[in-house]
Amino acid sequence: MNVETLSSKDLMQMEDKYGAHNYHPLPVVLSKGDGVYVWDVEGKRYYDFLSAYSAVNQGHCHPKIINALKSQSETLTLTSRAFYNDMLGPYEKFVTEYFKYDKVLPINSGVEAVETALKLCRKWAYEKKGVEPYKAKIIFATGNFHGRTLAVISASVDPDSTTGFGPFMPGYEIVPYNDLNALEEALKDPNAAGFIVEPIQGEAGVYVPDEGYLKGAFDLCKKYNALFIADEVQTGIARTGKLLATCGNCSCEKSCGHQPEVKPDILVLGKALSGGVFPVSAVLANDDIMLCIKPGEHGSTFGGNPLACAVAMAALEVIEEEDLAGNAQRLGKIFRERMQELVDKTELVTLVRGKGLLNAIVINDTEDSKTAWNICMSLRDNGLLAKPTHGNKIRFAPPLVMTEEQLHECCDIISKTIMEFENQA
Ligand code: IF1
Repeated sequence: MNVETLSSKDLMQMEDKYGAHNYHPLPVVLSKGDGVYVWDVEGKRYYDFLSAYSAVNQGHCHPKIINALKSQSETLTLTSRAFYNDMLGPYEKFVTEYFKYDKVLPINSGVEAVETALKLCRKWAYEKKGVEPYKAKIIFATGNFHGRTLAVISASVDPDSTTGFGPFMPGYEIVPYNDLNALEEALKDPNAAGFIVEPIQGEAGVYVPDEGYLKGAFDLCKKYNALFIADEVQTGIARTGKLLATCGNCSCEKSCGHQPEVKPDILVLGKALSGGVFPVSAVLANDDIMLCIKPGEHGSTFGGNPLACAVAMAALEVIEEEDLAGNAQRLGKIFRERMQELVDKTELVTLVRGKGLLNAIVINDTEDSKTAWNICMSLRDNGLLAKPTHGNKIRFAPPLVMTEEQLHECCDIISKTIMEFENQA
């Protein structure tokens, strides 16, 4: 079949006929990406304002990352961990120095990294905290999104994630997000092994907790000898205007996180760890925790493969070389100011929230209304791609390589589109 001749319509029908229906994508078929832009099969150019859910922070097809991929792919792609290879050690040294932890457990997808963190937390609880065997309790926050596996959806309160997939993993307790009293009550349980939290809840609609929440949660975990686990799969790697939404590097000269005193006991990374080029995720921890997992107790065929190591080192170098955290911080402030102007002049948008270039607007309609979806359809027609999250919120997360001029053009598109909707109403 000559793929070049297939139209967007042909390709959408092909996915519908031959693919599982586990998504409801916005009707646009992309065939090319470069920096902040993507093109559909008919050649129309769009600003990408989702960045593959913050996996493409470095911009589509970043040349440095692609070159690392190409070069390593012609040399050695996968050995499995049955043997050593010449890329894993240098990558492990690089990434542990980059985030200032003793060790890294390399894995592939974000949810695999979350699962790894949960297993590590339980193991630590039994071996170091002395929790009674099989009694370890892990605490989650309502509104969480940590991935799609059974162990992780067992902590979800979203019916779309849970209905029809039970029974669920035991040993969890779910407490309200942004509520330190509820968290403290749960931590008083001597079987409390840890608390896993997104520093900003992306899927929940870019829910930014109160300023003192993360530090308070971290301090409570210390007080009750439980692990503070930060799921920075979406907020990490410069997305929120700092390298991390937590930190862990309070001793270093860079202000590399929003919460310098909050050094997660376990840090979970994914998505932009590879710049969107290859599934790469990682779990970082210090020796007293990480060494609770012994040889043969955890792993994955592709975890730490040479190709992933080469891509991840290039992706992290780009973040530093291009100061993408600084750019995200600066442009995020401009973006929220522009969106606040929109809030002030229209009934349709009730608020804008976020940090760095992880932001969302809330549409003045019910969660089950089609308004946010229809606005995204019009944004698509006007050359900008975004998608609603949880009904009436629209997440805006462009690649961090965007220029100020491009950002203003995108804000113009968003404002124009919203005002068109306002005037139609
Ligand atoms: C989909 C959501 C975002 C994540 C956090 C772990 C994972 C994710 C904080 C798992 C993944 C992705 C999954 C993707 C859409 C996207 C998403 F809408 F699903 F919820 F970003 F908000 N922790 N989030 O955000 O990482 O296994 O996917 O690599 O499922 O469609 P993964």
